[in-house]
Order: sequence, then structure tokens, then C-alpha cells
Amino acid sequence: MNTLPSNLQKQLADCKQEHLAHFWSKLSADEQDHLTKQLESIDFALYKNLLEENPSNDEKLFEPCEVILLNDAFREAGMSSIANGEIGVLTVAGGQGTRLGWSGPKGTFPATPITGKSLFQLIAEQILFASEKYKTTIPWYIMTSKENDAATRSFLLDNNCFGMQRTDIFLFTQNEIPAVNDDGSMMLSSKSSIAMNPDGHGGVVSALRSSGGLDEMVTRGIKYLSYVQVDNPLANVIDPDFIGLHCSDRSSSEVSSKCVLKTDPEERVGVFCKVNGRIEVVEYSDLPSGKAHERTAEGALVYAGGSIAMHLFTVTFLQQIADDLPWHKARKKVPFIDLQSGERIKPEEPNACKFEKFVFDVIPLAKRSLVVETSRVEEFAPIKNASGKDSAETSHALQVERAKLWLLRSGVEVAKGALVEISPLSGASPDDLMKNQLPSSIGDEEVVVI
Ligand code: UD2
Repeated sequence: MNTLPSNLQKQLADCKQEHLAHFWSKLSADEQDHLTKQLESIDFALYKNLLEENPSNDEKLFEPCEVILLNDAFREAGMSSIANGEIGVLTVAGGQGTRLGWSGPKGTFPATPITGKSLFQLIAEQILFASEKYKTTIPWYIMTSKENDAATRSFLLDNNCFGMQRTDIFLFTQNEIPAVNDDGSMMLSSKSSIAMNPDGHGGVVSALRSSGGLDEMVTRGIKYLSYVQVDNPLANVIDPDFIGLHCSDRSSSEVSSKCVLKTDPEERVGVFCKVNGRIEVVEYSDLPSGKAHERTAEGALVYAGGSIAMHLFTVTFLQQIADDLPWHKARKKVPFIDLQSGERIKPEEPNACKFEKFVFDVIPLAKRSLVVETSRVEEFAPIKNASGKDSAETSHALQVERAKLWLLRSGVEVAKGALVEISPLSGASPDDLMKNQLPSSIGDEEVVVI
């Protein structure tokens, strides 16, 4: 039987984590190998700082940040950039559909109201439409997690990458980080595995670098990345107006972000603020008390710019920044192996901290960043929960609302009770839509896919 390598023994002893090798002598050679590899992947030095308390936001200076309205002043510049092959799409899709009650990668969730297209298909088809419209190639970079990587790959291949070339899709996997319990100890999720979780969507910065994704996009001549989360079916993935604003000489922003006006102060979206003079997204749970409800004399929310997690990143900026985004801590229920009984315990209450990086923490690292307000009805219908707020049901209603709006703008009369869905392959705006053969009207209770 192998012994645990002495450098790892010392490491565990130094960090008071020897219990992770508690079952070592009972493990098979394969299991020992697995545990050794996991231990080697952990940055133990990091843990000392991780467990220290983050400075409280209450001590920082918060101010509202400047937001410009999305406009078409630089549309031509945006269109040229797309046509010149400077745009790539980056999707973070490391999540499982657990909150949705879906037992696969979140991107495989059927999202549209009539045809049930998956979240992945909606993005792929927007890329295909724009590639054809601008006569260019738009590569798609998708971040998976260790847990959902294989299922994501099979899903894309089984569906023929929804018409995209496989070579234009770059899949890469984010890292993991161990959770720790209230005593500061890492936990075993089985006798030979440490309880780990994905390192958050902010892990995309280091994963893009280590996977070769950044080099790959530089080789292709990609200058800007359009970042979208996988869970918003209305996200306008290739938006010439937004791209134009980002890359025009006048702004030459390194990071640009879209926001929508928050209507409900309790809405669970991050908020754009100036913190100690720099633009940041502050997660809803981290906003100092009272700020979320602060209003102007006219009654509008002071901190109104809600993040819809859509950004444009300049590739050279991603190459230059150091990978030292802060870790955010969250208390969660983490199942673990009881060392005495060897039984797996599923806690009823949160028993441990998970650590995650957030992608929007790159914003304060930028020399220039822009925050652009877009229309909620046009671009935000997230699917997060199995029922209630931000569920498939609420998203379907919003998707239908936008489809009707586009059809009306394209000159189609649409009855109130009609059910309509617009395929991303038919257009990315009412102007695109008008190039299709459209009916002159759609009656009540008619179900129409355009
Ligand atoms: C996110 C934002 C919130 C708001 C909202 C808009 C954070 C922390 N909060 O809330 O401010 O903008 O979205 O919809 O970002 N993911 C990974 N790897 C991970 C974790 C997440 O790829 O380790 C992906 C996940 O697949 C999904 C996206 O990141 O596409 C968002 O993750 P989430 O559902 O945890 O974020 P949420 O909804 O709490």
C-alpha cells in the first residue's frame, strides 16, 4: 500500500487539515491516487487569508454611479467590429439547474414558451444569425464546471452544436475550491474526496488563461468578448450599439456593462455603485443597510442600476489583469463524511462556508469602464427558480411580451391573447424581423412561431 507523499503530509499538518487523510489506509490505489491529486490541486496558503473577515462595506464611501442610456450613436463602429471578426461570445455555464429542479447543466434547460428551445440553443442561434448577417465567424467560449462538463459536451454534440462549427466552440472548465466548516476545517464528501465547489463565475479569468482560451482568441484576432450568463433567454448576445459604445475611440472602455432600472428595491440583482470612487457591482446581499431603499426627492431609487450580468471585455485587458479577484464567502449546507462513523451526513442547516469569485470584480481593475442602461422588457427575463419570481413561467411571459413588441414594430397586428415566439434565426431586432415573410395579423389564441 502507498503512503501519503511526505510533502502532502507536512502540508496537511501545517494547516491542521490532517483529518482529510483519515481513511487513507482503507482506500484502494485508485482512490488514493484521486485524493492525492485533489490535495495537490489545493492552494493551502490561500486558506489563511480566506478565513479572515472581509472589511465591512459599511465603512466604505458609497455613491451612485453614472449610467448612460443605450443609444445607436456608434452603431456603425459596432457593426464594423463584428464584421471584422473582432467579437467572441463568452458564456459562463458552470451551474447545475438545481434551483430550477432540473437535473442537468443549466444551459440544457428548455427555455422558450412554444418550442422549448434550450438556453444553449438560444445563444448558438444568435451567434449563427449574426455570423451570417455580418458575413463573419463568431467563436463561442463556454465555461463549464467539473460537474457538468461531460454532460455539456454531449448535449452540444448530440444536437450538432445547433448548426455551429464544432471548431468555433471552445469549451473550458473552471476550477474548484474546498468548502470549510465552522472550525475552519475542510471536509470529506466521500472517504477519498474533499468537498469542493466551483470557484464562481469570476473563475473565468484564470480558467480562460490556463485553458489557452485567451491565446486562442488572440490568434483569431478577437478584440472584444461579449459576456452573457447562460440563464437569460432575452440577452442580446451580439449588440452593435453596445459594442460600438464600448469600442469607439471616445470611450475605449476596457469593461462595459449593461444594467436595467431596478423597480423593486429588494430585487436580487447586483447594483452598480461608486465605492470609494471606483465603479463596482455590489451584490444585493452586500449593499449596506438602507442603501437599497434610498430615494431621490422625486422618489426614484438612488442605487437603481441593477446588473443583468452582461458585459463587454476588451481582450488585452483580460490578458493584463492579475488573477487576484477577491473571494466572497457564503454559508451553505455542505454534506460531509463523519470521521467517527464514516457515514455521510446531510446537514439541515448551513454548516460551512463556500468561496466564490465574481466576474464583475474585474470592473474596478479597469482604467475605463462604462455602465449602459438598457430596457428591461428588451433584455431581461432570467430563469433561476422552479416557480415564482424568475421562473420559466415568468420568463415565458416576458419572452412573449418582447416578441409581440417586435412584431408590432414590424407592422404586424397581434391580438392580446396570441402566443408568439421569435426564433433568434429570424432576427435580432424588429428591423431584422421585417426581412422575413410576416403575417399581417395574429389573432387571439393563435400560437405562432416566427
Ligand atoms: C447573478 C448576479 C446578480 C444578477 C443576476 C442577474 C452574481 C453573484 N450575482 O445572480 O447580481 O446580475 O445574476 O441574472 O453574479 N456560474 C458559473 N460558475 C459558478 C457559478 C455560476 O459558471 O461557479 C454561472 C451560472 O451557470 C450562471 C451564472 O454564472 O450562468 C449566474 O450564476 P448564479 O445563478 O449563481 O447568479 P445569481 O442568479 O445569484
